[in-house]
Amino acid sequence: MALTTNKSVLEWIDDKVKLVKPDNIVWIDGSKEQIEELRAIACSTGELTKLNEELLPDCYLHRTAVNDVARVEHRTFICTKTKEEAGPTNNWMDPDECYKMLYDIARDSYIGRTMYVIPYSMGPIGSRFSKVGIELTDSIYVVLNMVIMTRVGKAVLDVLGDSEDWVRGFHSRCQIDEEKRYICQFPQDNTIISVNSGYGGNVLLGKKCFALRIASYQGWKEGWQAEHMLILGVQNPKGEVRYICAAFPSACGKTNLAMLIPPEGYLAQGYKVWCVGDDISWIRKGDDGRLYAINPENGFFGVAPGTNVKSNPNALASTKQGTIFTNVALNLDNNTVWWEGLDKNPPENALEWKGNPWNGKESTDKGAHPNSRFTAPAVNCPCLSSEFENPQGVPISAIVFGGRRAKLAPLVYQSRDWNNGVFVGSIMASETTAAATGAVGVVRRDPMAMLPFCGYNMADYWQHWLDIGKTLDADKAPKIFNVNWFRKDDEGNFLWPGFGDNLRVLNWILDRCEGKVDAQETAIGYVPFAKDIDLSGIEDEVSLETLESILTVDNALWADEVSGIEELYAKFGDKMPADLLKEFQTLKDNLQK
Ligand code: GTP
Ligand code: SPV
Ligand code: MN
Repeated sequence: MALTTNKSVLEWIDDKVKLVKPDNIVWIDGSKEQIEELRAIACSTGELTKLNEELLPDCYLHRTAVNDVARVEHRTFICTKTKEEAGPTNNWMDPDECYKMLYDIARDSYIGRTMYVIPYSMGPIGSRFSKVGIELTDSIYVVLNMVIMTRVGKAVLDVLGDSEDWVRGFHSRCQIDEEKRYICQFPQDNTIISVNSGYGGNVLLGKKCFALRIASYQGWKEGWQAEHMLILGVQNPKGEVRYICAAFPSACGKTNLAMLIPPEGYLAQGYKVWCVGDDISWIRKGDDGRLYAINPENGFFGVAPGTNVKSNPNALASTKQGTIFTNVALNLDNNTVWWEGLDKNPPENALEWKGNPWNGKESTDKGAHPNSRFTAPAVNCPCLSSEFENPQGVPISAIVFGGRRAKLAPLVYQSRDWNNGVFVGSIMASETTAAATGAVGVVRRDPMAMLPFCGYNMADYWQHWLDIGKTLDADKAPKIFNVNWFRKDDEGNFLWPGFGDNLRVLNWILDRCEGKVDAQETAIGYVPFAKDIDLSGIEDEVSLETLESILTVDNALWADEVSGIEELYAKFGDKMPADLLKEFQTLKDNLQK
């Protein structure tokens, strides 16, 4: 039974039904009974494996196809009327041609399958920030993930009413054929079509496809921003909480930073960190003239490898109930999961992520795929912010950009002002990770960590950032910073302990926001005096000289960076915002001095 009388919804679904011919249609109401029923079906078909009910209640394991383990950027398209609207950093296809191609691929693909209709809200249902989407899928795995990652059910359709303002999402697994895999966004039609994949980032259409690609376009048109940013609150011993948004590329530390546990000395003083979001922020100006952010998601689709009681106990705790694990190892002795970096005790009697017998003590193969993931409900997170459901969002004091750079980028620096901060975001570069298919560890430019996620021309996107800045009073605008937790010595060892100790850097950032601490001006911006980054408790791990070395701005190395920036900017030709060219010239002049 349809859960709405909304004509635009019913007609669109009808259209897709005629195309793909499902055996039957199930509307997802989000009820516990329905979820249990779907879990049972998925277990009976082998799509899910139920894990140990005592140790991991309501938790399941899923294995994707071996050729389908990460986002596929070369198969992701922004289909705007003109190629220029998508811009030089996006793959583009003409919308009419693309629809035709996708419909040909998807035709009859639900024969013998069920169509699940998932009404969902990105953001708290009914918040002025929030947006409605409907995803059609033939995958129970997708349904159960969406139920964790978004707000699903009839209440969403009640809020939507007769409105046509909702995002159309169509997914079909088809044959999981790599050669016919396409993730296509049609920002001008509020539409997403994804075929031949079953991997999270390609098929949980509320996440990257909607909340970043479509939403970034909507934000441009409507005067707000959708960003690949975590949101966290730092509570100081006085009880004051300041919020920070941070954009790092995929698998570069957002979930870890968002849930960080302060170092011991800080805990003793009363510091706390609260997680509002770990991947995506929707940001708009509030009535008081400050920028406010919400997390449009309702769960965490986090990287499993490297998550452990030391690195991220909050994330680990979040996965102890109601969680779906994807592409991790299965410990057959106790029916629990394992991944590299969980502990130093890999199971001997196990199945690796592909489902083959695996002895973790003897095998040199990996037990979990490097991009294996957990899908965990946000409510499980011990440090979830009390503002998580706040429909107004949280006020942002600082915006932080960052990436993986073994050399070059200092531990932290502050931009000179908003425009310079936008420039700092635009020149971000980072070593690639396993979150997308392709080579790992190659430095590439990834402006604002949005290279794979910007739903329109990146030059227009930068201009949008600059325009937002013009509407902000200088004392209300968030201060903009850049961090790099990933500096390495010549032997490849990390020079900064990272994780919880990153709070030491966040504190410097917040002190800068409040004008409490001095800094030294360099060619790229303001860098801390080493004495102002607190090392108490880690003096053995990080010497003052090491800290000084990762705070140093090497003008010669930065001069090499100039050509990479030039190459990126050149792609945009006349569309390049003048304010960014001006900032770039200033950088070049500073490096000459
Ligand atoms: P997406 O979900 O793909 O957007 O990734 P993310 O940005 O949330 O990255 P996540 O926090 O999951 O971290 C990815 C990897 O980086 C994990 O293997 C972490 O262990 C590692 N990592 C995170 N923070 C730090 C840090 O401060 N220092 C070091 N050395 N590694 C880190
Ligand atoms: C990322 O790759 O940035 C992720 C995981 O957060 S995915 O949902 O696959 O995009
Ligand atoms: Mn991400």
